[in-house]
Amino acid sequence: MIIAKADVVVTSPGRNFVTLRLETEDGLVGWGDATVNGRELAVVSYLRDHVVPLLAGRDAGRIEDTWQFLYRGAYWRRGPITMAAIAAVDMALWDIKGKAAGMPVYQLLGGASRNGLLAYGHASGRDLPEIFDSVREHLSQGYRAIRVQAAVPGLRSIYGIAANTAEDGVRYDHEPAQRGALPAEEDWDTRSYLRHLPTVFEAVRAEFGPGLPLLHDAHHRLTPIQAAKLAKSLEPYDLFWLEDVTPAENPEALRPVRQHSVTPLAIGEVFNTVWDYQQLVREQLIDYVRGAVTHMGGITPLKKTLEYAAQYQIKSGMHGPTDISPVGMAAAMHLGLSIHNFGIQEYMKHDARTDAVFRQSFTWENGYLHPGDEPGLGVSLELDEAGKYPYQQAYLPYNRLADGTVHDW
Ligand code: CS2
Ligand code: MG
Repeated sequence: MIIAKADVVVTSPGRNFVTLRLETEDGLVGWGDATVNGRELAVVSYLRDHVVPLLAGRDAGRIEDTWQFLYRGAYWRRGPITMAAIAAVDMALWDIKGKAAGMPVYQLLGGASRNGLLAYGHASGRDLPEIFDSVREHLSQGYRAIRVQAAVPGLRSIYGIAANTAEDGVRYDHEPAQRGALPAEEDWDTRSYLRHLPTVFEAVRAEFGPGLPLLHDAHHRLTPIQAAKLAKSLEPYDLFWLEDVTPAENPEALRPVRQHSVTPLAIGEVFNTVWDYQQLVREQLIDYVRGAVTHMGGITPLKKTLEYAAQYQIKSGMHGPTDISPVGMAAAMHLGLSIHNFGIQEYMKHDARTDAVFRQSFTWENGYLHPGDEPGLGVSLELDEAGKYPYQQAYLPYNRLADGTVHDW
């Protein structure tokens, strides 16, 4: 099983995706996701210029060794671009190993620990009637756990609100990174948000009852004491988790949040390695690991990270917005099905064009995902279909406060 060639495919069926294709001398093909939203071409260059030339001639069966070679051999370790490139190789090698064995990847990882993966979707709205409609729509699609994001009175547009009106156009649902030469500007006011959000959760709880798991994402915007205040004020509404309350760089910021509340905390969609989690896990400052297979360097290191977290009863909550390609989502599903400490999987459906580019074999039934039983990851990219959608420049938005200061988005 020698790697014969490696190619990078860039396609933009509604949004940009970067996918690595590995082929062995005996004709097995493996796929890996290397998409970093809004910075896609940096990973393309990292792969094409620095990784692809190293792969031909290597034994495709040596997944751990290849991972260590790419991680340690680069000398410049970590970072989103490096780790997404390594992740793509790792996923593609697991895909190949599964195909060679005639088994789905989750079998190679130890077999299924459960029948399906509980998944949550993204409800949102500008006011309560819109939020209720959005929650109902998600329930009707089978979701059994729902993230709720709400517009804040006085702010024009903020993270996580699907804009479905004709004037606004549909943006967030499938493409948080907006196409165009420059990023969109959004606005932010923490005091208004902290006042408003508990009223939304009070209303949603009252409308949908005590049983429905509800989640919320603060998207890195609060100081430690503001985050503590939010976590405490949301306690009566029994959240499944509160995500990314403080910026990801400083693990210590979660200590005051823990001291003041029992709202479960999730963090890590922008993390790249186990080192980002080390203190958070050891000090039990979080309850869920949000890393994506695509951004944590692949299945190999994320499995190790989750096993480390398991010692502290911390569970998985892998990142799964539409910027994780169907290949990255499949990798998350195989990993989630096999580990003991699975918590929940984020699942935001891709649009029809993306589903036509990536042939997929996962199932979605009664609120549970399953990666399916095809050998490997169970996803393949249709090159002809992908070729119809050339790359388009796209940026994530950014935030300014009322006085013009740039704030965390
Ligand atoms: C997010 C993402 O899914 C989430 O929880 O915070 O939507 C995030 O904004 C995007 O992945 C950024 O690329
Ligand atoms: Mg998030």
